[in-house]
Amino acid sequence: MAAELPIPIFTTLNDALGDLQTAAVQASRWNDVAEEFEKRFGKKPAYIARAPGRVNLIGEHIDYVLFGCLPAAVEQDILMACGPSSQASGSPGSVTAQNLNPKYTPKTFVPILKDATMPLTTEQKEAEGSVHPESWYLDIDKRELRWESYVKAGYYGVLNRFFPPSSSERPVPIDLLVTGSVPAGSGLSSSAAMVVASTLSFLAVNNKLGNLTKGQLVEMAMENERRVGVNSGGMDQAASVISTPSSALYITFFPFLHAEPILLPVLRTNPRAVFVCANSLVVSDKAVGAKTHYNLRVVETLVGARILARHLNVPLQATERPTLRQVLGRWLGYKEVKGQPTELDTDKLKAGLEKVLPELEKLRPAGRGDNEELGLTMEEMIRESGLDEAVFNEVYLSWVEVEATHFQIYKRAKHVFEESLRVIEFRAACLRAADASRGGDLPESVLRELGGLMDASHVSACKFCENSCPEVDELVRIAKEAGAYGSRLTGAGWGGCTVSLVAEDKVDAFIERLAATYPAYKDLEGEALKQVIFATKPSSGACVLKLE
Ligand code: NG1
Repeated sequence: MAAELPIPIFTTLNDALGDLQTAAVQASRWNDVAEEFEKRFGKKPAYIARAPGRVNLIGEHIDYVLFGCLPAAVEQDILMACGPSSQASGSPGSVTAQNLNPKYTPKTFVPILKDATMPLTTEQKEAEGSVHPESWYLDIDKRELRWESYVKAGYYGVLNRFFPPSSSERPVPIDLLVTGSVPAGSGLSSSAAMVVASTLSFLAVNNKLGNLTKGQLVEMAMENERRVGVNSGGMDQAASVISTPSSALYITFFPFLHAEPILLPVLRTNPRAVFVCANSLVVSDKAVGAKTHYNLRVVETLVGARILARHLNVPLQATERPTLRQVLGRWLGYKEVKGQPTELDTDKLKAGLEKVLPELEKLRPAGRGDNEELGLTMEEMIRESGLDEAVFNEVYLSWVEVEATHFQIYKRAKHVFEESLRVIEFRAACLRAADASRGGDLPESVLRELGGLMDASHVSACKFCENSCPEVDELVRIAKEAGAYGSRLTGAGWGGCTVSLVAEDKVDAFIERLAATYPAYKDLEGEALKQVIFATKPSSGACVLKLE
């Protein structure tokens, strides 16, 4: 199984680049970061860790609810050259982190090993939050977006997992140089790529890569990224770590992480198509906007799961916090056995989703008339949950900060279940196409079917998940006018990128049309334009190049 394979460690650049489509272009970036590392730190790096961004083809805002999604790694990636610090006097575990992009200023930081004689200041405790009462502490500022926070997030997990206070072993001081080609805040998961690359770098330099599996690295990176303040699901980290070329990854999270490469024959068999990413250039700062956007969706879907469970007569304990996926499973009568393969295969899951959809009408806010759009007030939501206020606050609000006057329980659940169904249909269409393509060309209807699912996903983003924005909607509209089979917002939303499925022989015209029509592209040309609209081929997942 893909998640059980070890992290690839290469010893030559050619092997590391083997799977990448544009090896020549990529090779110069690896060489540049290694040479620059040597110039800045006076010795060659010991390792270069690579982690790619990802484009989600379909299945948005459902990973944290534990439904499957279908992303693919992109070629754009984060490279981190790293090695033990050349400064002999560096404190244990101190880090000098630099970035090839001069916009990100160099940072030096030292992790603190907490003990009874050195309690944290109130400020430090607040910054850390109550969810991570651990041995090692690094101050991650969650109030503003800082590039080094992602480096620290990766480091946190390595420190706390591999350097227990009881051991006499201490982390080595590290020099690190970062370069990245994943545009930040664009929905292509630059944050997950940073955290995966940073986790890998600290593991490698401390000689802790051992027999770590891809699945274990995903779990670590997921936990690490939560330290930056977003209660994300695991899609990005899994895509960045486990992806394989030419395939999307069907990732499911329940009862445990499972990843299945799904070949994309539409990219290889006539009539061929490609996925084109277009950046709206609206930067969505997920960490800073978390309480009104991302984390609010997390809470709305969790509370929705409890309210739905009440309507479906699924008994819940007061203090548990199951997701919509878990409530569906229990309603259908499947037992949750941790560590056992999921009892709901995709056919059963599909049937279950179709069965539950009509039930969602029970979640519509009652007696609102024309004001149904408004959703539930906090008071109404607590009442609907059947919990008393103190318990509700403890279970649903004590671990996360959210801000809203009304909560959209019905709309979010509707999005989650329908989007999950679309993922299953998209996967099935790809599998059918793989079968059909063995006999020759693909029927064009496959492309139209995939495109139709992508379009429907975008409508749901606008109507029910409400995570799009006018600029992204404009890009989707132009993409459809320019002949895309389908086009949708990809990633968390509130800005970022669209992904469109476009016939291969129309890609140039498609890109020209977007470039001429989308207002924010008006003054862009050449390289600058290529950075914001590009056709992408599924790339391989994270790896480490060992240089010494
Ligand atoms: P991006 O696009 O990287 O912000 C986020 C979450 C995913 C997933 C998507 C929405 C993180 C690291 N990633 O992705 O887990 O929930 O939104 O589908 O927060």
